[in-house]
Parts: sequence; structure tokens; C-alpha cells
Amino acid sequence: MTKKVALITGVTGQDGSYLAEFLLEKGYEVHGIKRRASSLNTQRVDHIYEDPHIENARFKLHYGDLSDSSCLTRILSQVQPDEVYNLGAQSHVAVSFEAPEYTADVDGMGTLRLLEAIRFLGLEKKTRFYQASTSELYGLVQEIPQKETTPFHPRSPYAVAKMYAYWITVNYREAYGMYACNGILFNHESPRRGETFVTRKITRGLANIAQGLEKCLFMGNIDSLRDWGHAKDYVRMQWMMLQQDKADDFVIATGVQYSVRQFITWSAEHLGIKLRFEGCGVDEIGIVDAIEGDNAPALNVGDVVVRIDPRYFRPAEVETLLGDPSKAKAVLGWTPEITVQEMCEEMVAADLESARRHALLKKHGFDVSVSTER
Ligand code: NDP
Ligand code: GDR
Repeated sequence: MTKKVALITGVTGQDGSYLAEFLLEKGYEVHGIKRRASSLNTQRVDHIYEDPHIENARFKLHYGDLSDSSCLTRILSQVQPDEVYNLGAQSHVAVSFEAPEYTADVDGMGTLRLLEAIRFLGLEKKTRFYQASTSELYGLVQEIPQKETTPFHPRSPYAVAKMYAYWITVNYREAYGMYACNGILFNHESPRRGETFVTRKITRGLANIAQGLEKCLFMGNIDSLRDWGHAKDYVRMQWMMLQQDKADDFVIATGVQYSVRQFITWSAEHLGIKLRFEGCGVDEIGIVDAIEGDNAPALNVGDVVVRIDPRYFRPAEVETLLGDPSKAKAVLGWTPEITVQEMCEEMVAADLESARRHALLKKHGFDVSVSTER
């Protein structure tokens, strides 16, 4: 049997890296599109990198950008993929308010460019297409929990761009008979999550504070509610969606929701810190109430480790998201295997190890700077 060929945009991101690993394990030849950057941006896939000089290498990277239709067409023409996973995006909701036009171009038009390139090359009957759609489409929620039929009300330039991408994917399925699917994925995280998304900001920030590398975690709206899953479970689902007889759209979620404050509390607990929240609104603070074990040598009872900074509030917030994954369970037999609590523990452990390494180097006089850019 000839091996299947997949092309992943956003291969250097959280999901792209897990999906590439998953597809390589399944025997695929995997091609990924990486952006040119002034510093290396392939850390998440370095462990699966194969020297292109090796005969029969199964993991190949191509320079490209979703804003450049000529390079997308060239790569698609070379690769002739059986499956395209469009995971590339300016994926930060808060940043999309600061760079709305760029976000619209890459997240919205970028999807059209890929679909149109597939059609232009006459691949529309061969190539199956997965679009990374998002629970942000629900925005100002009209129904709890949210399912495939819940109306959309996007609340950010990111979500509006992703709404265009959602509908153009549906349109190419209906107009040209393409096998094109939307995965409406709720938040999913991992130790590979970008450092400025809320869960990773919390686990990394608290681990750094516990090791004396930072003083305080500055947060936005900690009352916000999210349905968090693990990226590993969610990329498995992305693949499953492209293996059906008929293309369709699915909500992927855990069906359980927690607050950002709760995620902070769990993360602190994994470091042996009991936190007490006092005050309210922008004056709320998180204070160390008790310390157990030796994971937080730099802290004392009474230290203020969490503060609210209005800079992290968004011009329009998505207050609550809770998904109903019944359709994915019934049609695809998918269920998430990793709970949010297990994921939080894994993320804290990974960030604590890294913080310990930095603290040790600092103790021995090496010049260590930890980026606190949020
Ligand atoms: P990341 O931000 O970790 O990864 C985004 C990827 O897109 C990176 O590889 C990035 O490259 C690449 N990228 C950014 N801009 C461009 C561009 N102009 N051209 C080509 N590639 C580009 O996101 P995730 O892995 O978390 O998410 C994957 C996809 O799923 C995204 O589309 C996101 O919007 C969507 N999504 C994510 C959810 C989540 O909770 N994680 C939930 C629902 C949807 P570089 O590494 O160089 O920055
Ligand atoms: P989100 O994820 O906007 O849901 O988008 P993020 O982790 O950025 O925010 C989740 C919630 O936490 C609140 N919050 C903060 N967020 C950040 N980043 N930093 C803070 O300091 C902070 N304090 C509170 C936010 O206001 C928000 O309510 C993610 C991305 O992966 C999208 O690409 C994806 O489509 C959606 O998830 C589903």
C-alpha cells in the first residue's frame, strides 16, 4: 500500500507538532509549512526533524506563508497531498485586536488561498481538507452548552476572521464537492502551549516565581470560564475527521468548564502552594497561605504572587465557553483521554523542571534571562 501524504500549515505550532508526530506514527509522509523568522522557530518539531539528505525521509519542511498564494500553490503542486490540515494562524485573540488586518489576511484569506490552490491544481477530488475552526465563533454565547447548531456571534477580529474561514470551507464543500471539514475546537493546551496563552502563562509564571526567577503573575479576567482539553487528544480527532465517508463539521470539547482562577489554584497546588484570593475586581490579589514540600524555595507565606492588570482585559471578552461533544462521540467514537487536572499537573511539572534549570544556572553565576513578555 502506498503511504499517505499529509501537508500541515502551522506545523511549528502546538497542534502542528503533535499532529506531525501522530501522522508519522501512522506511517504518513508529512510535509509542513514553516515561516521564515529571524530566529529559529522549529523548537516544537526539532525532535522529529529528519535530515533532508536521508533517503526516504518522511518529515519535510517547506518555507511558506498563508499570506502568499504563489508559494501555497507551488508547495501543494509539489507535495500532491492526500490530506491538508490548515492549522496555521495568528492564533492569539488579544493580539488580533492589535493586528486586526494581518489576522484577517492570514486566518481568513489564508484559508481561501489554500482551498483555491487545491481547486486550481485540480486536486479537489483527491485532497481532503481540515480547517482549524474555533469555539471563539460562539463568542457571545446564545446557548449553553454550545454545539454544531448553536448560532455564531464572534467577539474579536480573530473570531471574525475564523468565521470567514469556517464558511469558505463549508462553501467549497458544497460548491465543488470537496471533502472539507471544520473542527470547532474548544481551548486545548499542553506543555507545548504558547507562553502567552492563559494556562501556560500561569504554569510557567508560577513555576518561575516559586524558583525566584519572577516576582508576580499579572492577570486579566480570571473569572473567565473555559472548556479546556489536551492538545494530544484533539489532534487525534483532527485526523479522525478526515477518515470518514462524508465530510462534516464537529465540535470538539470535554463538556466540562472551569474558571481561570481555578486553573491558577490547581497550578499553585501542584507546586505545593496554597493560595488565598482577597479583594475583588482589579484589586483582587492571590496570597501564599501555606507552602508544602520543596518546590517553592523562593516563597514565603504572605507573599502576593497574583495581581490583576487591566492591560490584559480585552476590548470585548468571551466570558464563558462550554462545548457539547455529543456528535463527535456518537459519529466518530471520540472521547478525550486526558482530564484538565492531569494536563495542569503535566504542564506545571514541565515548567518547574525548566525553572529549576534556570535557577541552578543563575545560582552558579551564569547570566540567565527569562523572558517575561506576555
Ligand atoms: P499556535 O499559535 O501554537 O500555532 C500557530 C501556527 O501557525 C504556528 O506554526 C505559526 O508559525 C503558524 N503561523 C502563524 N502565522 C502564519 C502565517 N502567516 N503563515 C503560515 N503560518 C503561520 O496555535 P495552535 O497550535 O494552538 O492552534 C492551531 C490552530 O488551531 C490555529 O489555527 C488556532 O487558531 C486554532 N485553534 C486553536 C485552539 C487552541 O485552543 N489551541 C482552539 C481552536 C482553534 P510560527 O511558529 O512561526 O509562529
Ligand atoms: P482564548 O485563550 O482567548 O480562549 O483563545 P487564552 O488562553 O488567551 O485566554 C483564555 C481566557 O483567559 C483570560 N485571561 C487571560 N488570557 C491571557 N492570554 N492572558 C492573561 O493574562 C489572561 N488573564 C485572563 C482571557 O481573557 C480569556 O477569557 C484560545 C486560542 O488558542 C485561540 O486560537 C482559540 O481559537 C481559542 O482558544 C479556542
